[in-house]
Amino acid sequence: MLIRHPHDIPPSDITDPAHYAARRKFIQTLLLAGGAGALGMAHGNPLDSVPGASLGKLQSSPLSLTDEKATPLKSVTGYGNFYEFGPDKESPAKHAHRLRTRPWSITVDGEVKTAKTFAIEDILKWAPLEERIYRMRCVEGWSAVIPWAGFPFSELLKRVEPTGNAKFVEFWTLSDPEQMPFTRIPFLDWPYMEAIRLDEALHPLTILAVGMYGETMPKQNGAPIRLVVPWKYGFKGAKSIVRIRFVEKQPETTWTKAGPEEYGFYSNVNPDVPHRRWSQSHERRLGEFFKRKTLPFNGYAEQVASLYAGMDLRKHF
Ligand SMILES: Nc1nc2c(c(=O)[nH]1)N[C@H]1C(S)=C(S)[C@@H](COP(=O)(O)O)O[C@H]1N2
Ligand SMILES: [Mo]
Repeated sequence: MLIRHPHDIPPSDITDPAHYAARRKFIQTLLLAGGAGALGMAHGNPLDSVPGASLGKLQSSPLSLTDEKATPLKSVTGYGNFYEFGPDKESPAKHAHRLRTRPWSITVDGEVKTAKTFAIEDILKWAPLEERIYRMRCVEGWSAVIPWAGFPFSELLKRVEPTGNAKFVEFWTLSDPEQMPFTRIPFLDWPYMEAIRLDEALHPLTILAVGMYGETMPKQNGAPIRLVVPWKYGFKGAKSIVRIRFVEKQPETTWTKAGPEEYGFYSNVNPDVPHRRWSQSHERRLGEFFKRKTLPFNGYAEQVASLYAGMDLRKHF
């Protein structure tokens, strides 16, 4: 794959240079072919809910970290991955304003008794929003401590009835080329879809997040609603979700399709299992200079290791 690399190594050092140049050229050609218009870049919709609006009082949670300070908001909004808006870490901050987050709904289908569609306004009323301060770790080697606002995924199960066949849950991101210009370029299998086991989804640490730092979700971080699974690499946390599908069989996902040797289905943070092209033993917190050691399950081993009892985690990476 050509778009993943530890953030502190110049991309040109680790990506086949010919390949890299070819991609750059391709994107440049598209841009030259008609500027933003060719990529369908639209302007923001004034009817959007305002990202950055206060969420008011949030419930505190015993699942929050208490001993680590939050990464500055600016680092978390200014540097990240949201490939629908471009291949660079700065692309989401530059281009995600094109995302229209109202009207918005999530369709829940697959192995459920009755498929249902929920409007975001109703989803926001499902449960009191909790603050969950979590350690987050990107597969590329950067990490952050983020105070999310959201509710446990299990709230969804009070509103839909999965059948006995439901074993996995897929999370699908919006894929609209008018708003997300880079979905016109097939460098990933759009729409972005990641999946986890149903029991992982039901673990109390797994949340659907609608905000961060006490405010509604910034568009570049996955407004209006995204998945957060703090013991897995960040790419499992699909942003801007429009569909949740329950399935029986372990699915191929965007990242297992992109590079099955590099991105396993489980993608639990594991300092002992290197990525094909780099070590996972250390990480750098956004805004910090020195690296720190990466912890098994991103520091959540005590809570989640039992989900994987008896599994060979080198094989199921
Ligand atoms: N739809 C979508 N979701 C996505 C991504 C993406 O490119 N598209 N990137 C993932 C990756 S690789 C990471 S590390 C996290 C980053 O989330 P953050 O920008 O809120 O830190 O989002 C994940 N969710
Ligand atoms: Mo990532």
